[in-house]
Amino acid sequence: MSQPPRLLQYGAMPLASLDHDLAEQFDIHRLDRETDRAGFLAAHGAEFVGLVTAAGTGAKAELVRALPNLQVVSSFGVGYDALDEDSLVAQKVRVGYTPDVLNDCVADLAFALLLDVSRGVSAADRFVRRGDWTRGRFALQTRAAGKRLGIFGMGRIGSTIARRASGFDMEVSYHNRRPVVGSPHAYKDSLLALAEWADYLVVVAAGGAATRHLVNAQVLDALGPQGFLVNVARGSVVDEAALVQALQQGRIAGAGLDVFEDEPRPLPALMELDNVVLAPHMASGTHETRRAMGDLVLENLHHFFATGRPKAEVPWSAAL
Ligand code: 8YV
Repeated sequence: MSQPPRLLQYGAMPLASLDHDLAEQFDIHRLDRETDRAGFLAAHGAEFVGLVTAAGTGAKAELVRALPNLQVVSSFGVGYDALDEDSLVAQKVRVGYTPDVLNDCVADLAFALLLDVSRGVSAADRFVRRGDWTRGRFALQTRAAGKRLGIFGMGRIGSTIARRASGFDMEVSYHNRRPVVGSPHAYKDSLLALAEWADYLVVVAAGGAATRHLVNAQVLDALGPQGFLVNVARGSVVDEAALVQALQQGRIAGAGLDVFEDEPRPLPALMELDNVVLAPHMASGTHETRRAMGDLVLENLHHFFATGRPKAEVPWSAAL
């Protein structure tokens, strides 16, 4: 029987059974278990033909360059902003990721955050637990049904969120770099115009340099004192310091956040605000979805070793 390919795994996977499956199916070495990583890579980097990583961990140029015989990366996650495109493309490395299988769960959490921040579910839970119900009524909240939902990033997840919005009789508009051909929803040609129009601005745009801090103070002011922000994309898309100020000054009504600029450390000021719902980057974190993502991480590797291409390949890798 031929030897299984030798792969470097960079960190534990966000699904314990995947660590086990990878170790069973491939000749895996865990870089995160090395104390002298640079020394290990200098001595052994050339042995590895594949790298297994996750969206949050990524692969920096320095790591890619330390793996001169790298042919394939399999990344757990739909976001690929932490994978260094330039070095991977320069080395002609094929890159697999896990799109589509998480659309439902990310859309569900976007809606959970939207409803929570709008109706004050987490705040009400704190209110009841503190015993405040015995002393008075919970403050009136904001109706979500029938309102305007602005989606920044009408991709696979954005359109799944839009489908959920129809069940709440919400009107949907979106902003992307370009209008989506065939989309039933109205296109706004700027993020500012979308924020001005929307009652809820949901961020689902990809992370990376091109979208960094696009949701800034001006966009938040356009959303306005009755408007809510929901972010299930990347913390980098929102200027978090500007968001804190807008929330503290009542320039927006509230925020539901699954992602932060510095994870796992959201700005402490966010924790003090009752009109902010915080989640620990868990949108894809269900048994079903993480299993499906894990299966695709494995499938991408097997497909690559059988055909030379991962099953689901990031766009700049597919263009190689
Ligand atoms: C990941 C994510 O599960 O898919 C993505 O891009 O951000 C999450 O779904 C998480 O980052 C683990 O890598």
